Amino acid sequence: MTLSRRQTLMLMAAAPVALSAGSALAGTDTDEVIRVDLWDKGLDAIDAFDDSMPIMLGTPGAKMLDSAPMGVKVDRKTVPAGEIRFEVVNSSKDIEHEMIVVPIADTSKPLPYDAEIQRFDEDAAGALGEVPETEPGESGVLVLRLKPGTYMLACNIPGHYAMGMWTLITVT
Ligand SMILES: [Cu+2]
Repeated sequence: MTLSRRQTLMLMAAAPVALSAGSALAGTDTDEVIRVDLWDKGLDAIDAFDDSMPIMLGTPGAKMLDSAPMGVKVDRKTVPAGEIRFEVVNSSKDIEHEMIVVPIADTSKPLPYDAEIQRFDEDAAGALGEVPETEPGESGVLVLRLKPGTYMLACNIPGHYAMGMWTLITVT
């Protein structure tokens, strides 16, 4: 695979997170891979979103997740504990997305959220790592060592989480 200059920078950006999580360098000997698609339905669908019913975990709007204008899609929802390599692609045609990994102790509870800046509080939520802002068509990698539990993969660019840009995975 030939990496663009930007992808190389993304990989470099992800590496310190991987190292701080006690894992090997991205792209070496990780067995478990989750392919992550950061998608949206385009600018018209985003403009048409009714933000009176935010699609956030642990809120009434969460049931609207399937009709969200943007989202996080994974090729597997369950993965064994240990080192996990997230291979992330932004398939949007128009806008940047990112992927942040957050441990979820209770799926019935909302994340700490700041409505003014339209983002959840990553520190208060205990975020573990991220593939930072990624341009349309570009990709990035994150390697984390995860214990059994439930985790959210979310985009926290302003407004995106409330538009349903998240999903849950289970580490067993
Ligand atoms: Cu996004």
